[in-house]
Amino acid sequence: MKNFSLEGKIALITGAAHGIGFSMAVALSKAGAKIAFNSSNETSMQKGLEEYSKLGINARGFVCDVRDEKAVTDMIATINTEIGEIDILVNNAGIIKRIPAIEMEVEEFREVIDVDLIAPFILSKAVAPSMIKRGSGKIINICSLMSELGRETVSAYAAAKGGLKMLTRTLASEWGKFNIQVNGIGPGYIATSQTAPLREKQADGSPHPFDSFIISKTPAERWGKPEDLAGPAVFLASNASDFVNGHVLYVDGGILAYIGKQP
Ligand code: NAP
Ligand code: GCO
Repeated sequence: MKNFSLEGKIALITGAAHGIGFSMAVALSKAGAKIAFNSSNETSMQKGLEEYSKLGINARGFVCDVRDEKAVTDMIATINTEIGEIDILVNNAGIIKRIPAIEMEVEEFREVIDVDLIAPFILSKAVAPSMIKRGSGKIINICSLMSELGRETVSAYAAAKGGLKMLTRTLASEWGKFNIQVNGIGPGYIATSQTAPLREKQADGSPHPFDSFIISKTPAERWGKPEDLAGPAVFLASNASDFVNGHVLYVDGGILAYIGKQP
């Protein structure tokens, strides 16, 4: 369907050298978009370029700390000049620190907020002027089940992701009149490096207790794969979602709908 085509579009996906961001970028590329991505360091960015190249994707990689407004605006200026103005922004870069609140240093809390909440604001603010001038644009913020639910040890992350849900709704409210759609994707528990500690086998080879817990809380009875985010990302990046605005699309195998399996 033409509606889902991204032919001629330029997409910037932050933190897309691997993981969920990489998988969404591949999907956007297959739908026709030109891909730009960033990493926090050269090694990861280069590895990401290799992986894109193996798939025949001519991605453009940048090393840019999303917390650094000057570095972000310089990266976007380079993309605008060398590739073209950004049609699709996916705010995917993110970190998590699993520390009980009473033990967490304020600086640790602040770092998570900086990357997971303030950086999406920095990037959205940086791409919006050209989207407003053009009269169209797509911004997709990668939220989380923690935009809706709390759990122990993830206070900063949940506060950031909860805030990111409201930033999504607020920017949708401000920019909808310019035909800019700002939506979120809320992945459930996805098997990436970010959740690897929650899936590590026990010394005796048995599953990590959290692994078993998540399976019991997920109707699909499995962890998500980064590829599970591909279709939702193409939908929210395409004209098929032109009347969807301020929405967070949860891709969680049904966790949010489910009380959990009786032990
Ligand atoms: P990941 O593999 O750890 O990827 C995170 C990415 O963010 C990495 O590419 C990393 O860059 C980048 N990044 C971190 N800090 C950065 C900074 N300061 N500047 C630039 N880039 C930075 O994690 P993931 O699981 O794919 O997560 C991607 C997004 O999905 C995150 O926002 C996460 O919160 C969210 N999410 C994940 C899950 C899940 O279960 N995995 C569920 C819900 C939401 P490098 O290339 O330098 O490493
Ligand atoms: C955790 C996990 C979660 C997932 C994701 C769920 O420690 O509970 O890392 O936060 O990453 O955000 O949607």
